[in-house]
Formats: sequence, structure tokens, C-alpha cells
Amino acid sequence: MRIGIVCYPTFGGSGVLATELGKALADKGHEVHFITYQQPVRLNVFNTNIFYHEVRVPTYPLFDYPPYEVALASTMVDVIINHDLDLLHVHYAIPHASAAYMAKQIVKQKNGRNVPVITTLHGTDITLVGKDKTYEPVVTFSINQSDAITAVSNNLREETYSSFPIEKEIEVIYNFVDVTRFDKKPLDAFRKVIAPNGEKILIHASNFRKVKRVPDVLHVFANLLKEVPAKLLMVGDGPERPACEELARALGVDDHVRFLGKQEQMEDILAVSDIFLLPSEYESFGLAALEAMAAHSVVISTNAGGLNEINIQDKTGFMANVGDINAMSHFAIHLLKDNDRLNSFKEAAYQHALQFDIKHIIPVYEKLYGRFCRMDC
Ligand code: GMT
Repeated sequence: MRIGIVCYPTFGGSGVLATELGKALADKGHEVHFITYQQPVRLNVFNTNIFYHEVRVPTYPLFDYPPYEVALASTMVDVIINHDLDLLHVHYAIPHASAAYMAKQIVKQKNGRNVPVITTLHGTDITLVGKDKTYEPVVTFSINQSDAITAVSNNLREETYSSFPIEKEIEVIYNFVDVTRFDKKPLDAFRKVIAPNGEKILIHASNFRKVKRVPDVLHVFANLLKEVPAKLLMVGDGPERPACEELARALGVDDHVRFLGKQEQMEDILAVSDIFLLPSEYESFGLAALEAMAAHSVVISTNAGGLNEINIQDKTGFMANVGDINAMSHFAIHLLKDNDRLNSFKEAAYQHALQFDIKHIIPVYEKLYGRFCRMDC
């Protein structure tokens, strides 16, 4: 098949998922065309089946807001026609689903072809941004116009139905992880630098947005440090990072916390981790937590959104109500004070991650594509 993938090229979960999907499809022999405004961060391989089309947004003094959606739709039209795409798979509704709708209409008018559009909903496109009245009518319309709609968890499917008048079936296709990539032996030298005296290692990774409640990570860590020698790695970057660095100093834990910024080699970092902290206010799924589980890390998260679809209470990790710092601190201490318990949780987390392995999920997407394919694809 010849598949167009549209996503955000940044470190966000939807872009990561879309890029890994495209890479896996290319490995299986499909021709994959990424259409984005920048090379996706995880598109770090050379594969003759992968093509990357950069969306250029010409500026003009009149444009306070350069019309990205128009440039995106035009690039989609160009790639669909000139590379004879079988379908477009857009990740994150805004503005990808509406740009795809426009591209579809243009191709229909120009070539008489009805190119199928599949929209995958990821989270904040529905729960935060999409609900905003400024965007809602376009989001509702373009989701309804998609030939197929998927959501990354049951929770997101329900959230979508309760927030938007969606007339079509939303299919749940869970996010996935390439377990072989994350199931790595820790690099001893790295572990020694981070935790020279054998301290336990906790990790948080996110885009440091408000929805992630990153300060809760530091409060939990400060409580834990009173009882267990430990180090904390903070991976990623975003608007909350300066305040979090300040908070680490105010709590007096900054000597034990490293802010690593954006990192590509997550598998090497996660390999040294004992606990992954994700105290988010909402997660449709929590791909970062799943990657941590594949790396044998125990997840302590909130029970918000779809997190309970990947984290099993008292087995692969623990969940607490949003903002319940005491409960999360208690869970971390409970795990880190007993090595046998910690190891059995690590193994359970890894085993559970296997259910979301890439090899189970890619065929589900291929089957979905097959429903919309022309005879010759
Ligand atoms: O919140 C993020 O990390 C970014 C955001 C995105 O769309 O890039 O992530 C959402 O999609 C991920 C991949 O499907 C999910 O794993 C995240 O849970 C989801 N984030 C939220 O729902 C807040």
C-alpha cells in the first residue's frame, strides 16, 4: 500500500506513535509518505520505503498567522496525486483532519478519486484543545467526515462521544511499543554516573505542560528522599520546566535531580530506571508509561483517563487520585524499600507491556487500511 502519514513531528506522544507506525509499515514493505512541517524526531532511519515531504509555509507581511492548514492541505494534494497514495492516515485531529478533508475534496474534483482518510484521535485534540469553542465545529465536522476514526484508548473513545456529536463508530486501537527496543540491559557506566552509591533511580518524561502536573513529581520525590536514597531524572522540556527547576531547589532536592531536556535515546535512559512517575491530570493512554514498562520500570501514575488501561493497580505499578502526593509517595517508598517486591513489579510491568507490542498492533492498522483500499493495493 502507499500510505500518507500526517502528524506533529515533535516529541509529543502522537508524533512518536505515528512515526513508529510509519517505520513499522515501511519495514513490512508498504510505501510510507510522511507529510509534516519538520522531520519527525523518531524518523531517524534510512529506509527506501520511507519518503518525507516537508510542508513549507511561505510567509508574507500580511500574515500575522501564516496559513499552515492551507499549506498542509496543498502538500497533501500534491503527494496524493503525484505518489498515487491509497490513503491518508492523520494523527491528532487539529488541524490534520480538517486539512485532510479539504485535500480529499480537491483530489476528488481534480482526479475523480475518493481518497480514504483515517483520523486517529490522541488525547488533547479532544480533551483540551478540541473542546474549545473556537475549534469545536471544525473538529466535529472533520472527524465526522473521516472514513474511519480510531482512538488510542477506550477512555478517549468515550470522552470523544461525550464531548462531540460524533455520528460514526470510533474504533479503539491501542498505542504500541517496540518491546525489543526497550528491553535493554542497563548501561553500567551510565547508572554509576547517575547513582554512584547504588541509589534507586526514578524517571519522569513529558512535555512539561500543566496537564502533566510535573511539580507533583518533585513533591513525591522529596517525600521519598526522606526514607530512601534515590535520584530523579527529568526528561523532556516545556513551559513548566523553569518553575520545576526552581521548585527542586526550594525543596532542597536539586542535588539529586537532573533535568536532561529532550532526549532521543529513551531506551538507554529508561533501562536504568526503577520507577516511572506520571502524575498527570489526564492521559488518554500514557505512551511514555508504556515505554517505561517495556524497559522493566514500575509505573506510579494517577488513575486519570486511560491510564488504568495500561497500569494495573498493585501489579504493574500503582495509581492514585490526581494530586494525591501522599499516596504516590507511599507507593514509591513501599516499592523501593523491598527489592523482591520491586523486582516482581518490574517483571509484571514488562510482561504486561508485551500485550501492547508493536507486532500485535501493526496488523490491526493494516486490516483497517485494507477495508478502504482500492482493488490494486
Ligand atoms: O501529552 C502529550 O504527551 C502529547 C500528546 C500528543 O498528542 O502528542 O499525547 C497524547 O497522545 C499520546 C499518544 O497517543 C498519549 O499517549 C498521551 O496520553 C496523550 N496525552 C494526553 O492525553 C494528555
